[in-house]
Amino acid sequence: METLKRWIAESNRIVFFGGAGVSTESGIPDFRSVDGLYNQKFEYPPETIISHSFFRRDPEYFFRFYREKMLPLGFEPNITHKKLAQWEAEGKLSAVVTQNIDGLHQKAGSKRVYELHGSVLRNYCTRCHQFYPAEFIRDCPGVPKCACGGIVKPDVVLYEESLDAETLEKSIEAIQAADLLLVAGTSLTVYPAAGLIRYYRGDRLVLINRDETPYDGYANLVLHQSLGSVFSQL
Ligand code: CNA
Repeated sequence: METLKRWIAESNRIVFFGGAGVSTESGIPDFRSVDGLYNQKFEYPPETIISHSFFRRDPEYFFRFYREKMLPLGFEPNITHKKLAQWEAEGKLSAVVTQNIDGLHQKAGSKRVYELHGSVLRNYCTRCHQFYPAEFIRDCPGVPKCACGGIVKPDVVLYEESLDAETLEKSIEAIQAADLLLVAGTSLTVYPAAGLIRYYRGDRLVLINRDETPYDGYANLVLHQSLGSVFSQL
């Protein structure tokens, strides 16, 4: 903790790279913890349901699962989201790169947020590209349809889909320019997102995660603790 505090005090281009673990303390379950989505029972594995081919094949089932498990509306940012927004306002943090789709970093006040996997807050008609808010998806029964008849699809990156090129590019630029890379609340198993941390060139790569990750040996400092307990000391 002392090393982390010193490194943070000495840095002014911090980049935070996070995942679902950042929002578990706001009440949104992650995918891979014991109480995460992957350890709950469904007819198909979650990777199958939230894939592009499944979305095309059975949109009815997809939206049932999506509404119940992936549409995190009404949750509030926690201490980690808030502290990161504060650092950005103070000029210490240059960007948040997130795999999350819940919009909680922006809700906490963060401005430069690169959402690698999109956001549930944006939804578009697949035919005419008309925008729809998340409440539209939540409130309509069955498959959400646009006035033009097209299916309204959440702007989230499904398995088998590629990441937005501009978001990817800006994330890489920020990570390459970072003086401290804080990686937290992610199992670092979803690619290409997880591979982005390899673009960091410095020697202050910090990993904060409750469980071990495949990158523990690659980091300069590893804390196997909950984010709330770490961030409440910063
Ligand atoms: P993951 O694979 O579920 O891993 C989460 C990691 O966070 C695990 O290794 C946990 O040990 C760790 N963790 C959980 N809670 C805490 C905590 N309070 N403090 C410290 N560590 C904690 O999630 P990833 O983000 O790595 O996987 C990528 C997927 C998950 C992305 O595609 C996301 O879109 C997707 N996802 C997002 C949300 C969200 O937007 N809130 C929720 C669930 C899943």
